[in-house]
Amino acid sequence: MAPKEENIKREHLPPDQISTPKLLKWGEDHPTIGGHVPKIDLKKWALTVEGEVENPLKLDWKNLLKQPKVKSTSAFHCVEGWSVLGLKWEGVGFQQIVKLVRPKRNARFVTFECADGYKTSLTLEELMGNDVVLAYRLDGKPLKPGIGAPLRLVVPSKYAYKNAMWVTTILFTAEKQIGYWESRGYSDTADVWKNDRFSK
Ligand SMILES: Nc1nc2c(c(=O)[nH]1)N[C@H]1C(S)=C(S)[C@@H](COP(=O)(O)O)O[C@H]1N2
Ligand SMILES: [Mo]
Repeated sequence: MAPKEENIKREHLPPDQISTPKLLKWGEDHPTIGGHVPKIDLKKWALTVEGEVENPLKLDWKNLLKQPKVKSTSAFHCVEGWSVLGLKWEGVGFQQIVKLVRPKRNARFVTFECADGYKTSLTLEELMGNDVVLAYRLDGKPLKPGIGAPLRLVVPSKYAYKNAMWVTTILFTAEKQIGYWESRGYSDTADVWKNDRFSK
C-alpha cells in the first residue's frame, strides 16, 4: 500500500519513483505475505548461515551484536513507486558475514529465509557492496518489529522486495533459488536504477 504522496521530490530518485516523508506509519500498515508481524523471542532467536560455505555458523543475538557495526545511509524504494530517502541503517555488513563463513567457489547465489516464510535471493556479487547491511537499528533507534526486527536485509540498489525482513537463515547456493515475489511476476534483477520491476 503506497503511503500518501505528501512531498514530491524527484531529484536523487530512480525512474518513476516519488519520495514520501518518514512521517508515514511506515511498516505498520504494510501488507506482508503473512499479513502480520511474526512474534520473535530474542532469547531463542539465532541467525543461521549455511550452504556452500567453508564455515557454517549460527549467531545468537549476543554474538550478532559483537560483530563490527557498520552504518549506512540509503534510500528505500518500493516497487509500487514510493521511496523513503535518507534512512540511517546500522548493523552487520554483509561483507562481514562473508568473511566469517568463507563461501566456496561455487557459491554464486544467496537466499534469505525469513520468520514469516518469505524468501528472496540475490547473487553473491550483488551483496558485496559497502551499503549492503543486515540492519538492527534505524535512525538511531532499535529497528521496530514492523520494519523487520530483529534483523533485516538492506540492499539499496534493489526494490524493497529484495530487502528481506525478519531474516533467520542465509543460505549460500550454487543454483539460484527464486524468491516469493520473483516467482510471481516481479523482476529477479530488481535494479531500481534500470526500472527493472517485472519479469520479462
Ligand atoms: N520477511 C518478509 N520480508 C519482506 C516482505 C515480506 O512479506 N516478508 N515483503 C517485502 C516487500 S514486498 C516490501 S515492499 C518490503 C516492505 O518493507 P517495509 O514494511 O519496511 O516497507 O519488505 C520486503 N521484505
Ligand atoms: Mo512490496
